[in-house]
Amino acid sequence: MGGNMEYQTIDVRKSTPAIGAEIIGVDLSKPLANQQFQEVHDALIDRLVIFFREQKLDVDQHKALGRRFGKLHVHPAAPSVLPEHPEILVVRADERSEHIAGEDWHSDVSCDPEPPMGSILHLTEVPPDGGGDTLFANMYLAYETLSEPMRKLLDGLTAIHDGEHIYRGRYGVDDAGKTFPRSEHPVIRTHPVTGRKCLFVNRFFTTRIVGLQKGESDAILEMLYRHIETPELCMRFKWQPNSVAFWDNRCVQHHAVWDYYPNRRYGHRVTICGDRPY
Ligand SMILES: O=C(O)CCC(=O)C(=O)O
Repeated sequence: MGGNMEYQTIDVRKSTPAIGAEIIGVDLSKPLANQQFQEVHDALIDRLVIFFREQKLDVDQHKALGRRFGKLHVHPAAPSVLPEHPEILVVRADERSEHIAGEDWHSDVSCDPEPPMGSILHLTEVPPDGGGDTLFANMYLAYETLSEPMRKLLDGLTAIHDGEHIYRGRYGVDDAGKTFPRSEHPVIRTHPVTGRKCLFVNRFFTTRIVGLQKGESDAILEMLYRHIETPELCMRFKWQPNSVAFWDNRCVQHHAVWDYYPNRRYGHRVTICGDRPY
């Protein structure tokens, strides 16, 4: 990661040394030819989150793009706003919003037994007076910048990720009797493509480190959540209409900044299925 990879079909401009790159030379509305697909995938693996500008994508093109990378995930709680397209998650905020998607640091749907591998977000409307940036943080670096005794302690531990306190009542639909995913995952997971270790607990979903006393678990999780926010691990992406962000959910956390209320922001996300963390 962070090496200078050779690309033939795309131009890759790093956002910061730690994370992110803007990809030039791709039209995401068209099927990606094999080499270009491979290079976009390599750039994602190398930079953790990649960005594209000026992409016109309808919902079918957006889904086709996601499917090139894997099976599409259907959100376990968010009602499908576009009934014909349950794989499209609508990300929107306006003057009636009480919540927005991702308003604190998280890895998408980490409460699922097999959390998504990645998400592709396309915004068509951005707030007129600025704001609405998304922050992304590198979870390999989060792991590597912990002290060795702390890494040793965390290496063997697992944690509970729970959807209940996040999703119950959130979407204004009757969810009586509905259950939400809850899973136990390693605190430090191994990325299945790179083989590198990354920190996999987040403020949204992770409620408890298994085997520790509650006070110990709370203190260590809070320390880790603060560590994740270290500015040197993070970047900030400024959206324009028709920007696309594609993040690797296994090694990235993100936070959508809601600093533009009551203005509108709108887009669609497709989410790609992933594997059970190990
Ligand atoms: O709106 C954004 O920038 C990101 C929303 C979010 O956190 C998500 O889609 O998971």
